[in-house]
Amino acid sequence: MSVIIKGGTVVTAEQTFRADVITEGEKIVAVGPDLQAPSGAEVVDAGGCYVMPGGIDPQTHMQLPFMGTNAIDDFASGPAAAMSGGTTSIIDFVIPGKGERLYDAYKKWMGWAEKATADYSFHVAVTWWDDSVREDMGILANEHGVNSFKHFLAYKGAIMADDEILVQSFERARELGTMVTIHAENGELVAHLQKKMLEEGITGPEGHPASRPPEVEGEATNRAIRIAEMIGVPVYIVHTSSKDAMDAVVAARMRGQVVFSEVLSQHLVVDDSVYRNPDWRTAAHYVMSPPFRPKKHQDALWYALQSGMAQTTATDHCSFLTKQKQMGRHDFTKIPNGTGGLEDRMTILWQHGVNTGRITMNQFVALTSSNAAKIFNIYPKKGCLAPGADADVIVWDPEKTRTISAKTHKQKVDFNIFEGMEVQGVNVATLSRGKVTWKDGDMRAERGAGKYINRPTNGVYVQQARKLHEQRKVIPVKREGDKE
Ligand code: URQ
Ligand code: ZN
Repeated sequence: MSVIIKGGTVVTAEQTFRADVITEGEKIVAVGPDLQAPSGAEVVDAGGCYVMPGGIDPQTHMQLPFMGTNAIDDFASGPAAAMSGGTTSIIDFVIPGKGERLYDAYKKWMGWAEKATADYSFHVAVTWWDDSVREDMGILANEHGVNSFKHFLAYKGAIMADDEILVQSFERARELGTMVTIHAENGELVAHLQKKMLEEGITGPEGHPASRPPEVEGEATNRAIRIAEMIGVPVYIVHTSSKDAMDAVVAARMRGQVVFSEVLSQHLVVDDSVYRNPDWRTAAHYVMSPPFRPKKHQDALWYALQSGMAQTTATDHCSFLTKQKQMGRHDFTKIPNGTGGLEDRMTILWQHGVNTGRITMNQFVALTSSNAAKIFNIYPKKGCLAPGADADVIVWDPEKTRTISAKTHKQKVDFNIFEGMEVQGVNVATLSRGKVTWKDGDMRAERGAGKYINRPTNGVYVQQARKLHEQRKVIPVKREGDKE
């Protein structure tokens, strides 16, 4: 099957130029001006539009079992909604319970993802440690295309990894030529501050940000970065939400360490005033971790994206219905943590990034697609608009406007945290491995059409971190009388 995307302007992370795009089967086969449509090709009119690589969301949680319930968007509904907004691949998470074999958990999640409507991959979380974890990390990295292992420094008593687990896991990750990714909040401090809040009678959502202030994220971010530096493994900080955390990332990068930072579209435009909403349900919908911050932190996140200190944007899409959020109606620590966003990430970044001049269109492509592909070693298969790449392509109308609302969004969640926001710059067509899955409001996503994305180990950043680490090698001093 062939598609020609005609009359558009191609925008990549590197350049902007007038060109048509032809796909054949699952691959892009030609990019250039005035191309002839192959006979029988489906024509997508891109006149007046930009043609870009499909977005990659490097952090989502489809149907995650969490805090006694399940995230409501699953591998069919979530990626379909994502494709309507311009995202064509997700990197989700396998999160084993304490004591659960990593490989068993991976097979469980792979079963859930069989219905996926778009391409997907998995970071695998290390939530506990024994020899079986070490063994399973090897199986997953060497045989199943897992090149990143996740560590939650938050969520004490559930999935939190302490420093001993971090050291053991980071060593194993380095041996396997893989990266480590981090949810950086000090879980001990969060538990302590949550207890204090409740003792003081603070039971509403306003207790959530108060129990995990920016300092708690800053400490954990620095700690994870330093441990990764000592072990010699590249480290990726997910959902960096505050200046405190971003300062730790910037300081490490300015020391030459291989550190990456991801920023959520939500943290760029929503601030902590939402937790003081007198309507409990509305305030509860914004309970996610790290929490939304005072507005001044948003500047630090934007400066990091603009300057290249932060490399990717994601959504951490982990959505719960109002009735699920009610589980914490009288105790904010029981509100399932998570917000939606994977349908709106790209348009939020375009509206508040490109339309304001904060970032260029080329940076937009880098931040929504190409950088994540390079960091997680799937470039140029993904995140690239050139012959040979997967035909994940979007057509972006920079003039089209829309108002974001739960009334019209495709996500299953009954609340949209960007509710009412007016945006200009809208995705109007999506190809997923050469198949038109979204066009002018017509959803053509199919259950099971998504494919698992193998992510090879020993990418360039792993090799770079390994070489840097070798500079630290201690040469033994030979002394008279030493034991041979
Ligand atoms: O912490 C995460 O990333 C998962 C459990 C989603 N929930 C959240 O509040 N971010
Ligand atoms: Zn997280």
